Amino acid sequence: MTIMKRGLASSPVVAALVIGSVAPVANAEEAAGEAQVVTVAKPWTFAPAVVHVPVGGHLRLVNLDGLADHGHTITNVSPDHPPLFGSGAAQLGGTVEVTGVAKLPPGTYMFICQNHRFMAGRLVVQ
Ligand SMILES: [Cu+2]
Repeated sequence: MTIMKRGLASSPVVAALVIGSVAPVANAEEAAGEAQVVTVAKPWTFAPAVVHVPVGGHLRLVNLDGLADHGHTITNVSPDHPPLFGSGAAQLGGTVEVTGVAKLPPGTYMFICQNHRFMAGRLVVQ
């Protein structure tokens, strides 16, 4: 038994599991304090296009699209009410917080980029 424990502790698999534990996790309670990230990694596209955030969680937007002449936002759109969440513009290389996400009840919310309204994505709070 002791030999097995030593073998496990020094194995690459265990090391990988320990490293993996600091990454965002699926468990909603553990992940509530972690910020999920949407990246504009190539022009005009949110990645992922559907981002999942636990109830009470946070969202950030990173602009890595390689174009220096404009910024992107995440702005909620709904026919029924004003935006429930949104960000300022993330310039090239920049990161902005999307405010209002932590207060959202579970559901699916549409968002666009206010500067390029054809850029669209979905936020799923669960
Ligand atoms: Cu944009």
